[in-house]
Amino acid sequence: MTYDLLIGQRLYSSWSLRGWLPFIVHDIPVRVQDTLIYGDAFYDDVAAFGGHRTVPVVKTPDGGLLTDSLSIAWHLAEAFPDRGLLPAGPAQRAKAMNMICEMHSGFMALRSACPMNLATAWDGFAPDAAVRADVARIEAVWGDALAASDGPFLFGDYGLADAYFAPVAIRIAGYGLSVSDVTQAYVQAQLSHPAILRWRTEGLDRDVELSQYDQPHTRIPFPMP
Ligand SMILES: N[C@@H](CCC(=O)N[C@@H](CS)C(=O)NCC(=O)O)C(=O)O
Repeated sequence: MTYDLLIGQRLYSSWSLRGWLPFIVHDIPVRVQDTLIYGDAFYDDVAAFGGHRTVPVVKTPDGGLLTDSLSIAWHLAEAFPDRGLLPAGPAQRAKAMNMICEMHSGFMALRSACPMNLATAWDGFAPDAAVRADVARIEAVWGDALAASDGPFLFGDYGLADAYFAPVAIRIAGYGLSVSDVTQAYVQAQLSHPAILRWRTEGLDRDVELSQYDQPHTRIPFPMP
């Protein structure tokens, strides 16, 4: 009952991280295959695996194919209903699903201004109004969930909603975005999670830095706990 997962570079591929985290956090057996976004063989690798132009891609043990982080999340929540991927209770589950969907389709200003980069942090980034609005919305949504659950994660234990927002926590830390103490505590909880620490360590071990992710700011060490 082992899944196969195709991912891109750990230091940079935020959607790969969202696809990988549920397997690791919830102890679901997975074989990981790597490809290189921006590499010459990327689209061939994705096609050979069965996907279409993007990572992550998952092959299920019974022959199914999942070609989007959202279908991966949905499938795993259905296949492993007792592992806590979604919170218990319909109202909380609905809230988690809204958060996952909003992350999947939104926050474009933050995503384009602040690409995920676990190799370095940047000093001197000045968010424009659109980025500040995305961060304000994220803080409101996180704050609401954290107040109800009492943390440390959005619905108590680490679940799919946290996996979806892990790259946002990395962006807040990496670009030094100004946030509330509650948000900062959640960012620290994300960065301290063993799965995130492992993801970054593996990325530092195997990935080379990509110039496409360079920013016109000063490099500073990534503030990993
Ligand atoms: N909606 C997709 C987005 C996946 C995505 O854009 N992945 C990036 C890597 S982080 C990718 O494969 N980019 C290659 C390309 O778009 O050419 C998902 O949720 O899985």
